[in-house]
Amino acid sequence: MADTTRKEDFANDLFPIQDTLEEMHHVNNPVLDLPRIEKQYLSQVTGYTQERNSFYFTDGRSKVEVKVFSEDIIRVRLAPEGSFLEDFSYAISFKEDNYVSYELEDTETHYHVKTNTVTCSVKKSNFFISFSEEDGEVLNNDFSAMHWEENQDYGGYYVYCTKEAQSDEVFFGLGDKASNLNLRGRRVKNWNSDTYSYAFNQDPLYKTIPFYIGITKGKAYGIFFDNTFKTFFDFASENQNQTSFWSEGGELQYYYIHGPQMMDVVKRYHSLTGTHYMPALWALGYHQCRWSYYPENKVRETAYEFRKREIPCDAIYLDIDYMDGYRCFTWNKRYFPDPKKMIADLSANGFKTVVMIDPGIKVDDSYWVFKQGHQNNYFCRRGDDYFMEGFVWPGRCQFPDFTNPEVRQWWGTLYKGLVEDGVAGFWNDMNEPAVFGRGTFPDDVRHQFEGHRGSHRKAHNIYGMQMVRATYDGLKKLYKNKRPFTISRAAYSGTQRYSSVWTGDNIATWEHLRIGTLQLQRLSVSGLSFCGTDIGGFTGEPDGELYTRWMQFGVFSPFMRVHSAGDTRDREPWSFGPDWEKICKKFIELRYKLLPYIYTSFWLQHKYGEPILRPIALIEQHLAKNLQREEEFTFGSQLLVSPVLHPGQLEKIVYLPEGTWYYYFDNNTYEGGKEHSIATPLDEMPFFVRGGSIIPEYPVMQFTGEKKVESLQLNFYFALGQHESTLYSDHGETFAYEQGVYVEKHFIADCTLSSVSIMQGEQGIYTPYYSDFKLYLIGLPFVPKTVKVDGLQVNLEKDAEGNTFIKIERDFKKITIH
Ligand code: MIG
Repeated sequence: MADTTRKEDFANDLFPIQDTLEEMHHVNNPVLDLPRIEKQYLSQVTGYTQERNSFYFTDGRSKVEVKVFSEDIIRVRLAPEGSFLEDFSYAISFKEDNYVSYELEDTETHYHVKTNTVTCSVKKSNFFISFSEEDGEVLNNDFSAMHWEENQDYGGYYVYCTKEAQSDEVFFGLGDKASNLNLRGRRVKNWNSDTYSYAFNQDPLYKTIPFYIGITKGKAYGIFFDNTFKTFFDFASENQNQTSFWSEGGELQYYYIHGPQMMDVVKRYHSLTGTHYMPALWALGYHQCRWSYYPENKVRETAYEFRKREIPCDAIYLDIDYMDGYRCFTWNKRYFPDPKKMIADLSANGFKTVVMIDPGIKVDDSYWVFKQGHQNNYFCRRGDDYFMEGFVWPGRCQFPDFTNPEVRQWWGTLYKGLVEDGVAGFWNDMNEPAVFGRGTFPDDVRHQFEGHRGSHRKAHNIYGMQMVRATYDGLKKLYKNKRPFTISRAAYSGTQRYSSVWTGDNIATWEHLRIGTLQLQRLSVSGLSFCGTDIGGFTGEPDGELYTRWMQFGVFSPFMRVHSAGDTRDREPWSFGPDWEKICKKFIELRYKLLPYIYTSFWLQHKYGEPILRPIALIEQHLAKNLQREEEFTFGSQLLVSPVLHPGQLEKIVYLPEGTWYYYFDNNTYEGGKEHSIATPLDEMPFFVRGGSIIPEYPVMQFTGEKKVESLQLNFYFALGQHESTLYSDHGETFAYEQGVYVEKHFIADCTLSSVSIMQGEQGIYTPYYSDFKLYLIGLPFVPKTVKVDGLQVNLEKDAEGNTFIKIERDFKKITIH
């Protein structure tokens, strides 16, 4: 069975880590018998120097760099003894903005580093650093000067930053925490951990995203503490006036990200750490996974059932049992005698095959991967040079050092055989890294770290990210510019550039369904929009109702995959009997109808850094009463859902943000800015469309690309005023969009009580397959008499269900309806 080592076990392999602030304050811990080291603080500023956009302030001993990254992003770095480390980060993909304008103002009390939008002030008397808005309003202020303690065992420092927490302040972000969205009152720790069957509020989990968003006085800012060591954040938990973050090593280095909207902060965080590339369309379809589908016949039967029952599905997964003795990059020929043939047959039926790859390589002199890794010295070594060995699925293993670019390069080539066999996607698991029994690597394991060297204390949290980066880079070459599909369990900030993620080994309970809605909203505002839960729950047994309600949430999970542990009963959409199957089918079909909208949302994420799932706090941060809401969220900007999270629940109170909202299943309208009681029969869920939107819909297909869509359906939902919608299209498979081969259409709808006009503009050089449109008119408050497309009159038509639409035979610039 999976490893169930708990968090306490991880830390103490070599060095006793002080986990609580209290311990940090009383370093003279009799149990650990550490020498007493006083915390040291920055003192008075004595002067500064400047190099381009960096200002170096000093108190005569330490140095603090304040660097203007852009109009809205300022970085602060501390060198306790005045020498900075090389400027290196795995997270940052930011291209420096050479046009940014800034100035330094030297007053009696402060130095102010100013851009046009944000000011970073350094107080001369005590080195406190604060950030203020253009109008001088301070949003973020040091509670004490930055401080540190020398780490006599390892060298380097424990570094600390303590800020004031405002009484109204709320905190979001931090990636993957199974806690309420607002982290106020909580202390969290980042140390990637294999947390089989985790619980609400259990911490840490699999991922490290040391980025948070604070909202105070209606304004948002962000802090990204880019430090790969074990990090901690305390949000007014130890002390209600303080927010602290600290690390057990590395530099105190953080980016202050200006808002004032949470959306601005999230977009700017993406500008620093990157976005997810456009996924292939099939990656956004429904995926069926299991630990494990084998042998071959089981895989074929499962695929066959989907087609027979006409339940759409794009991918089927092979978990570890497809391998020969859990040796990565091999096949178990007894279970899968002719994988190429099986994959080709699946592919002919519209199924992609996705397989698992783990980091542990079996110590076996007759296994080519081990031999190559061994000969080239690619495996991690302990402090005194012995191999890092540990037990995982294959037995005794060694582990590639993915922080070495040469190792990553090699790892990428290992996928060649599986790619030639036709495998379409790869799933990187156990990359926290997880080791049976001991949890993870001991601290003394050494890593190349891009030439910057470090122990596992420094590399642990980025190990998984560098593994999936190696996977992605290798696949990109092997697929010859086709978009790879990768999934990772562990992550560090920036992993979105290489992979999607899932939330690991959850449990089949209603509570976990709720936790999943929190995790995905949080991941989304933390840069990891392409995320999903194991639908149905990994461990334990859901009943038909829980499974079905989870499937409904799954439609609105950016990554939609059912998965379950090896010792559980069947989990296919038909496993719970025909009544549940019918509802699951209806909702999987809904996913396929919404694909052009979902794809567009991914584009807006890729191109502009807009998160895909958006908590109400992001949409209406000016309304303090809304900052705590967590059951409603939007997918993109125009669809709002509120998953049903309780058994037997046939009604739910749903808050709708300001505006007009259409209930998707009957087109009834609801006024936003308040709560409504919504019926939640089992075959529906609270799902609303924002009035004014134009939502593209595909016909239901059994897999993406099954049919060519020649006539695209656009659903226009009337609402007074002006509204904008986007529709993105491209080839769906290559990176040609990076050269402008895509089309981004903008629709602007202007609506009055007696008229509607829709203007269309576009950018990009791609000609989509669809050449005409069926525009459905929903909720018009008047009976239209004249409809003109680019000045030419056309007729209104009615479909079989009596819905009104306009057929538009070609691309258009303007539609008017009176
Ligand atoms: O030790 O590959 O989270 O999705 O099915 C467990 C077997 C290893 C953990 C993953 C899970 C996967 C399982 N893996």
